[in-house]
Amino acid sequence: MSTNLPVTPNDLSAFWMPFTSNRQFKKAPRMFVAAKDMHYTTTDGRQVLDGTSGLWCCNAGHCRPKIVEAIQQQAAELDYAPAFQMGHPKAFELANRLVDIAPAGLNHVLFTNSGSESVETALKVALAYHRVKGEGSRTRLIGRERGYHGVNFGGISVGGIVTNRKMFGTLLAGVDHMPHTHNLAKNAYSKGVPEYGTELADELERIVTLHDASTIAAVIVEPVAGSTGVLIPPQGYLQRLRDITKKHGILLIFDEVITGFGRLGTPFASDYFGVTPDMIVCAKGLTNGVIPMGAVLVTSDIHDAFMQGPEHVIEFFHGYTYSGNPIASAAGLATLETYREEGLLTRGAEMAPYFEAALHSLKGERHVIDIRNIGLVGAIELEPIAGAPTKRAFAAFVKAFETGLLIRTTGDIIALSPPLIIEKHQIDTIVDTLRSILKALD
Ligand code: PXG
Ligand code: PLP
Repeated sequence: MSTNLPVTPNDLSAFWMPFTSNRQFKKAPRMFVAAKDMHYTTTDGRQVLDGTSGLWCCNAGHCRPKIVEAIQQQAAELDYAPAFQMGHPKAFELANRLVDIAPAGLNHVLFTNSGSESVETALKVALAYHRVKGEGSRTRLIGRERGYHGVNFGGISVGGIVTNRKMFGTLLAGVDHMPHTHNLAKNAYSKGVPEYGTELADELERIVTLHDASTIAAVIVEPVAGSTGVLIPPQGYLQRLRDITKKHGILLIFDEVITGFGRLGTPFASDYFGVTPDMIVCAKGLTNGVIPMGAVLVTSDIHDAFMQGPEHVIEFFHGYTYSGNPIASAAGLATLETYREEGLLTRGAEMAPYFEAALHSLKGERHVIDIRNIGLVGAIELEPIAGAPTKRAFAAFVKAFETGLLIRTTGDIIALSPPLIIEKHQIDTIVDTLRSILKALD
């Protein structure tokens, strides 16, 4: 495919790239210059099949016409409107369309610009909610080991990925963590939800006993932990967290930045597991990754608790310059419309059995120690090279890119999360490519 886009920036040093081994990258850059549907185009004109929806965000595939058009039109019509004490119609419209597809009871929306900001927003809502309810002693926040909740201070405090936390001092005070649920000895090669580990939810009871419920504001978890390498919750685990939080008056926050918008074959993971939290944090797929935007969905109980006192007073002292930005709102509306027209929020459920079978056919290939999957998310865990963790999976990532496939690796885990428009033959291509890479991998 030919393109008129500039192919090589003149100097790579100025841009300090995020979550990247900068020196290594800049010696042998990997760049995309165009994308369409299931494929990227590289600087040298090669097609690369997108096995990861960009970074888990382009759920409808790339450069979808409705979304492109909506952004173009909006940019020409109303570029920006002040977010505080002023409004514009599309932000209200998008909030309504989100509530339409959200689990019943989550009726109000705060807008942000990313998953990280959505997490901070949700944690602040939780603290303020208890305070306006007269329970200001509820200040503790509970996360989980291996959790990823973005990179801001609240998110890394409740998060549980050591490399993302250890450089940054004391973080938020008053945070505790539940154990993660990964158990290769008992659950390796589980298809869908693993059988063992439900009782790990009871660790929350232990934490509540230790600190007393009257000091705890909220529990935040990813329904399926994505970034850490796709950890799927054991059978009944999330329901048990819901039961324990409800019993103790603690808010439950689901971080659905990855699981939202059809990734598991349901609109939200909450629908998949039949467990409704008090807040859902989302981003990524909300605008198909095209314009930065995030959101926090909250119950009427939470929202209404703030809507008291004199009406001229701001109810919640929080918000961003770009909360509900017009172009992001237009992109969000067009994205939800695309999902609806093409049935994408449930298409994952149709494709999941094929995806599962294809993925598990890699069992027995060299270095593979686990394969797991749910909806259109999959992971292949590799045995690390002794003394050099991450190297083996990273080598697979580079080889895949060179072979025409985009995967994501974290530690020695290969994660897959293809756009929800994927066809069976493209699933075959992903798995065949991985098979040949694994065979040749050191
Ligand atoms: N919560 C969860 C559950 C996430 O997965 C965030 C919050 C933060 O979102 P922002 O928009 O601030 O990045 C995320 C983001 C990976 C990967 O490699 C995962 C994410 C982002 C980039 C890469 O798995 N998750
Ligand atoms: N820093 C300064 C000096 C600001 O004036 C603002 C917003 O007005 C911010 C940070 C926050 O920026 P944003 O609203 O885009 O998050």
